[in-house]
Formats: sequence, C-alpha cells, structure tokens
Amino acid sequence: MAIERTFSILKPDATRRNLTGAINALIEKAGLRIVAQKRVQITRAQAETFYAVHKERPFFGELVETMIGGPVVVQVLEGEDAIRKYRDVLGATDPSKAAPGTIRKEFALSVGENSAHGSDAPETAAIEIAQWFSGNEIVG
Ligand code: DGI
Repeated sequence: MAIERTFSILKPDATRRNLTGAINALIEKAGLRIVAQKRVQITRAQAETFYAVHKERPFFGELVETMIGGPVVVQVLEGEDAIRKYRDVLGATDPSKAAPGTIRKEFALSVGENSAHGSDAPETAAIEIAQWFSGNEIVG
C-alpha cells in the first residue's frame, strides 16, 4: 500500500474539552504521522464551502453552526493507507455505532458533535489539504 496523506479536523467539541492531545495520541498509535497541524477559527463561509456536499441535508445549518462554534485543529496525516486507516480510527459518524477504541466512540458527544473529520477519498483529501495548507507548511 502506498504512503498517502489525508486531511483531519479536530472539531470544536474536542478543542472545547481540551481533547486534542488525547485524540492525537490515538492518531499516532494507529501509525499515522501528523505532518502539519494548526489551530484556526473557521469562518461561516469556509464551513459552508467545506461541507457544500451536504447543503441540501436537513442538518446542514446545525453542521455549520457546530463547526464555527469554537476553534478547530486542522491537520495533515501521513502514512500507509492513511485515508482508510484514519476513517477506521475515527469510527462511525454516529458515535453510538462506533467501535470501541475509536475516536468517536471514546470522545464524541453526538452525531453532530462527533469530535473529528477525516477525508473519505484521495480526491477529497487533496482538495481539503490544499484548502487549508500551503505546501511548505507540510513537513513529512
Ligand atoms: O464523513 P463523516 O464525518 O463520518 O460523515 P458525513 O460526511 O456523512 O457527515 C459529515 C458531518 O455532518 C458529520 O461528521 C456530522 C454531520 N452529520 C451527518 N449526519 C448528521 C450530521 N449532523 C446531524 N446533526 N445529524 C445527522 O444526521
């Protein structure tokens, strides 16, 4: 399997509860390397663009409010099969359905406040990374 990069967001519910280190520990334990990381306050426009694929969904407004409700930590993770591996570490979108030991099972509050985001495919990973990091901010 090739070395890949994926994009991650530690969401406001996680930063609010001071869980960024605990989540990063699970990321690193899974063999993923944090090759870029910064704490930012997302604007409403950025949140709407980031989740544009969901704009017709009934939860879109709530999703945007949740993502701008506090600082987030945006990250680039690198490793073998990183995209799938990080999705596995995240667990199911709904924490009540997430497997034990996953980020969402351990930390998420609800389907809306589910602590972290991870890209779902190579194409989205590339777009999301480029949206938040310039090349010289990523050090592998
Ligand atoms: O890729 P995921 O984050 O696992 O899931 P997704 O792409 O289907 O949804 C993106 C985010 O939208 C998810 O992390 C939380 C939010 N979301 C998804 N389904 C629901 C939802 N939020 C609420 N409130 N209710 C939902 O049913």
